[in-house]
Amino acid sequence: MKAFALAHPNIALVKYWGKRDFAYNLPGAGSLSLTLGGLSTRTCVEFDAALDADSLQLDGKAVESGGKLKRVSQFLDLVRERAGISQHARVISENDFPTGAGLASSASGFAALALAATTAAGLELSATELSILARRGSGSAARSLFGGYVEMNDGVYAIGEDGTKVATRSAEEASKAAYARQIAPAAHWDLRCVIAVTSAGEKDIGSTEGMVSTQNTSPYYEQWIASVPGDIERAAAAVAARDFAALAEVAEASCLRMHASAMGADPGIIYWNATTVALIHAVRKARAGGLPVFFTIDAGPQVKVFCPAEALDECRALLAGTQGVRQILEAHPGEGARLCGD
Ligand code: 2P0
Repeated sequence: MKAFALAHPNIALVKYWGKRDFAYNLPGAGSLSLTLGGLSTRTCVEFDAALDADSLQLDGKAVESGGKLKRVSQFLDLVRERAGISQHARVISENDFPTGAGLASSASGFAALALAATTAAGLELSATELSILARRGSGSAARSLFGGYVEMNDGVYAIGEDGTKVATRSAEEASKAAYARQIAPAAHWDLRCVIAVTSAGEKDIGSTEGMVSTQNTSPYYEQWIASVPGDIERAAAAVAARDFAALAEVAEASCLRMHASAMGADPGIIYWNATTVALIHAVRKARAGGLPVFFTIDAGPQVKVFCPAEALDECRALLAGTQGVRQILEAHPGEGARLCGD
């Protein structure tokens, strides 16, 4: 009743922001991401009849109470229900990168937890079933089950056996259709991601809270959601063709539209700091000067800059030379979640 799993975070090139259903954690739109090797979460789950509650240790510290423990415990309830077991579990999880600062730790965290917990509970789920389950923990986690370039469905349509699209009619049906799949393996295109950490603390407004506020109060939310399917199509075509300029255009547009929808909330949500903005301008200026780079930013102030492998040194120097950058992390296309030894 014990298993270890490893998963990488992922960065969305076309973003997910908003929820169509809370009970099933259905995304308001699809998304497209790259799984990031070089950054990892390693999680151990052990079900134990001697425990009278679930316990969580995160990065060496016991999490005694609060939202994080509750979120993990509710997720374990889904696994227990499916496996027909009632034991509580001991969960130990370690990130080798900063937690909660917009580096998608919930993506790698719930992907690793889904795989470790189902294995420890004796379940054998397909990759699609694991993706659906991981989504219940965190929307972006559904993507980290897979390596390389990944597309996430919004669940509005199910793909029939003959490949035709059938509209889903309830949240329960949509839940079975809202999963991720690999569109190209890691080896397809050696893009690098250089992450400029501009603030080390946990973000003020969590993703879920930010999404809820945006969809409840931003007049731009509907337009944001309507823009996503076209961006996914363009980004998927750019990945298939390894067209850096086309991917740069659509990824920056998706990022800025997502943040614009959040800034339009009441009160407006601003995840950026001065260094975030300085990096946006530095990246665009460098690209105008011929360096193949583009930026993307999630629900936090860190800036992720993509470049082809051969531009890595120049890209790193660009970020290191920008005032206010505290730390630089590097990632490359990574593999999907997998079981590992202790
Ligand atoms: C994404 N983000 O597509 C977007 C872009 C952040 C900005 O998915 O509420 O932690 O746990 O489902 O997955 C971060 O949100 O949100 C996220 P929940 P999640 O990567």
